[in-house]
Amino acid sequence: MLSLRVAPWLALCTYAMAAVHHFDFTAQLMKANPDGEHERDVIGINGQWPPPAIRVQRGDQVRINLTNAMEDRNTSLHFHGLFMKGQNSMDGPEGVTQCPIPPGSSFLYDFVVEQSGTYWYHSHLGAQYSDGLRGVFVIEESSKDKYPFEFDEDVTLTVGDHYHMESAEIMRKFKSRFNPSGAEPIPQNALFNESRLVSWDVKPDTTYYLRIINMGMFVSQYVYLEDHEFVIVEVDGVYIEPVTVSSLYISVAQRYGVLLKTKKQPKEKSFRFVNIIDRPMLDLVPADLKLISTNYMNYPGAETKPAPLSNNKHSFDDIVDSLTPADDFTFTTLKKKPLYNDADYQIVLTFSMEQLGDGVTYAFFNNLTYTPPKVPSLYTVFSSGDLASNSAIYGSNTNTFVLQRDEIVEIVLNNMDPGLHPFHLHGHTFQLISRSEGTEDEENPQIYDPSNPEHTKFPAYPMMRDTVMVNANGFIVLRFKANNPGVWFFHCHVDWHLEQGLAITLVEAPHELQAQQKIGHPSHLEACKAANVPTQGNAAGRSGTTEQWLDLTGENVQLAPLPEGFTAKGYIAFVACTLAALFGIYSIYQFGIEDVNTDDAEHVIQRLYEAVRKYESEEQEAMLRREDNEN
Ligand SMILES: *[C@@H]1O[C@H](CO)[C@@H](O)[C@H](O)[C@H]1NC(C)=O
Ligand SMILES: *[C@@H]1O[C@H](CO)[C@@H](O)[C@H](O)[C@H]1NC(C)=O
Ligand SMILES: *[C@@H]1O[C@H](CO)[C@@H](O)[C@H](O)[C@H]1NC(C)=O
Ligand SMILES: *[C@@H]1O[C@H](CO)[C@@H](O)[C@H](O)[C@H]1NC(C)=O
Ligand SMILES: [Cu+2]
Repeated sequence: MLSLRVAPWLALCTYAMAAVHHFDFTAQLMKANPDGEHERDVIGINGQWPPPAIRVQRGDQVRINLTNAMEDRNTSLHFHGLFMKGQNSMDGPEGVTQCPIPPGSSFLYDFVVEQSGTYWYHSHLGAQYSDGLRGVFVIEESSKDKYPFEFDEDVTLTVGDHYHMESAEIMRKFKSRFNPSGAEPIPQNALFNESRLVSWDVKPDTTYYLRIINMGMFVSQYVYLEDHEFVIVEVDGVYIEPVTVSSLYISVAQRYGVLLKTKKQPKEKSFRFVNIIDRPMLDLVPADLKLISTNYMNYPGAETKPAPLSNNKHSFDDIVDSLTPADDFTFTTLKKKPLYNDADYQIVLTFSMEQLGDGVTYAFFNNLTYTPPKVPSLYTVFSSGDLASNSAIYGSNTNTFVLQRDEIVEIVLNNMDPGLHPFHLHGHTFQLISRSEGTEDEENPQIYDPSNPEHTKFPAYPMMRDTVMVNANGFIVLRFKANNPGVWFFHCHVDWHLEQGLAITLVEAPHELQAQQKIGHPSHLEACKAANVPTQGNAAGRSGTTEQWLDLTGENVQLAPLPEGFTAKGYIAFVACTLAALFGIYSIYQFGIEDVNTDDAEHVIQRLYEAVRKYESEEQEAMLRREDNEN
């Protein structure tokens, strides 16, 4: 459906005559069996799952009227990697730029795309995209802009991790005191194009522009095609100097655009197209988890296919050890954009995972775990006048930093956790200017030290993208230009970690934002009203005098720390040294694949937990008795 009506708030846009694509998206629950092993409820669009791919051209306008037809949950959509310049209210993260869209409400996402490249869209509310609300978003070059490379066919491919259990249920088990080490939920399968054992038919002697997207929640994947090479030409929408590889390593939310040239006269007609879960990211590898997913690329005339690769440990190790994916740190943008100048503003973030008083593991940036404000931060900007540049009004638990228009911002991220974390910045691509290799030595994490010449060997032409991996107990340093007024989230894209609070809020040029932008469409405030979310005031919903604006009484804050005497490590030892913890981790996986009655299982864990407690207190009593006797 094409029409040429252009919304008045987009009148400034330079592409006003370009195509307008109108989509009516009704999000509803339906049944699907993505891995062929388990049918479950998924969130489809207009009765279709996987949700439709969106394919437009640079300069086009996209209008998506999203209706939430689910009775029991809110929703939202984020357009991952789109800058949304001048249209921040269309970005999509709930609590940041919009309210949740409650059951029965509609919400209009209306924006112009000024980029080209490979993107995706997904729910940005809770862990909801694991329930299937995720899709491909491709922006082709318009007819007047040329691709900087040649190809014959343009094809998408998604990979992802797949859970049998619904996200709400997973969250209940994941953020539980029975999971004291914060072990991430273990997926049941790796998907290839939202399916398994897929066959892809190709033509010989043809160059495919293959756009590969990891739409998973958690694990990175290796991707390779037997006996063929990929030439990487695009990462996260940024064209790069071509790099030829035989395999890729893709974290969740990253994209690779590669050129794949098929053979002229292939001897074999069918080749394995393989995606593999990065095993070290898992805390536990259940014996029946298939880490390797075998799919096929077929030339005309293919009749027999090679057997799927074995999932036994030896063949897994052999395969993974033989892969040599390129290191994205070494990439150079095709435009050769030089290193940004020294930072005008530096944000140093140190993060770790710790328990709070409920025994649940949370993620902390500089001791604060992101706790959503009562008023979405963008609406706080719009309602706060002169006070918008005071970071305090956005709440004491939102990790908010206010940026000045056009300054060079440097983010230093020190990972004090043994896990891998792919970090994503909304509204921008950034330069990755330093990254340490990481270490398994938890006692000696690598911390960025600007006086260490090894740490400050910045590339002259750094790579740029919107999602980048920070290594275990390692650091990254990013730079970007604050040239996009808006409220932008910066967070780990392991969605389970985001749900643990691994996020900060950047309020960029708030006064320009107030002057140049508005809430994009009346449906936005209507959704807030229907969801009963306030749209004015500070993070606590207060406004009025300056004093009232600075009063955050009643805001959402993190829980108190563990009770005195319970050090975090002690708490883990307390539970983790017991069967209960192992059972807890295992159950996260187990519940998904078997029809275990969840309540029964809860009781089992509860009993184990009580038994541990009893044992501990008896031990303690015995110890006290011994001490008494000794005295
Ligand atoms: C969006 O769809 C809903 C449901 O069909 C409709 O009521 C609403 O008017 C539409 N909004 C826009 C802006 O088209
Ligand atoms: C939707 O969000 C609102 C505001 O956060 C919340 O009060 C409500 O419980 C949510 N609705 C559902 C169905 O989860
Ligand atoms: C993946 O799915 C899309 C959408 O159905 C299709 O166009 C594409 O060819 C598939 N890619 C592969 C590699 O099978
Ligand atoms: C975090 O808390 C610890 C212990 O209370 C303190 O030593 C440290 O300075 C705090 N760090 C930051 C960045 O606030
Ligand atoms: Cu993470």
